[in-house]
Amino acid sequence: MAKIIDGKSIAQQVRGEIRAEVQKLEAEGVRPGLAVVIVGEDSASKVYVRNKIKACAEVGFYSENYELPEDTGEEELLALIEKLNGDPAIHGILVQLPLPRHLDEHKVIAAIHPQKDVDAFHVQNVGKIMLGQYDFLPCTPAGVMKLLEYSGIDPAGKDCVVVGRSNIVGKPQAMLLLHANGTVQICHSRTRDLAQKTAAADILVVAIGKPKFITGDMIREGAVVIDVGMNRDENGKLCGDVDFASCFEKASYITPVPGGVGPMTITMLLKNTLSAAKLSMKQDEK
Ligand code: BQF
Repeated sequence: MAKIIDGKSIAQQVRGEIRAEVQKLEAEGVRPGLAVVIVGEDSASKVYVRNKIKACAEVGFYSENYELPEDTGEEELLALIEKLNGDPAIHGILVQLPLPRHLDEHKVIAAIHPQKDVDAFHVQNVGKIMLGQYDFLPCTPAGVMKLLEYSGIDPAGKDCVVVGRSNIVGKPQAMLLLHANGTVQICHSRTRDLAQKTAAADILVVAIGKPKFITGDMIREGAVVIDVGMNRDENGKLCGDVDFASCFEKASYITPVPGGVGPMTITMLLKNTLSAAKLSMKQDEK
């Protein structure tokens, strides 16, 4: 039977540290500020945005929420980003993805000032992450690393398998595990003998968006299983990419959904916004 990694509780601890830093910055007259931009009416995205705005208030950040209609034009969205780039009260800018189809995500992300890019999606930040010289880490992979750290799990020398190769989770997750000296393999939809590969993992991170896809027979006895999935099962209940019941029996550690990676993703967004505020202060000194 596995130990359950309580993401909610670890997130609360880290948020406590962030709140303490916010109080220190307050003495220097700076309050971290985040702008969250959502375009359209996707209901899951709306929930995520609400979670982010709420978390800002919890740690004492200033936040602005821009809810733009589905038919917002590219020029209009780019003009808003330009305005936020120049706003000294805003240290972090987050554009909630996915965007409606008529908007070019790459172009929109490229418009965000790299030092305000708290999702770490701008090419400049992606490049810095590859080199290990980053200002911001992508929120979900960074949240996974924090969960491991707080659970006393060191990836150094471990066989780490990442299932999923998205630019938002899988790819950067593999890089962060590599930076932590893990031996990393990335699996995806074209991988042959997937179960054989997942069963060889000391640390398995799953981010594929398929409900309960990884079952107990696909993991090694004593594996650490991190579930990044956020799906609805056949009854409409939230579930991950991992079949919790069967993997719980066999793993040494496992993250639940909800209450695992999700709260840490939000917490790392807060951490990046705090870093962005500190970056802006350093620049003002120059
Ligand atoms: C929890 C996300 C897929 C695609 C785009 C807490 C969140 C979720 C769950 C949350 C996610 C997932 C976010 C829990 C933000 C994480 O208690 O388990 C928080 O708000 N997330 C997102 O912004 O975009 C996504 C998942």
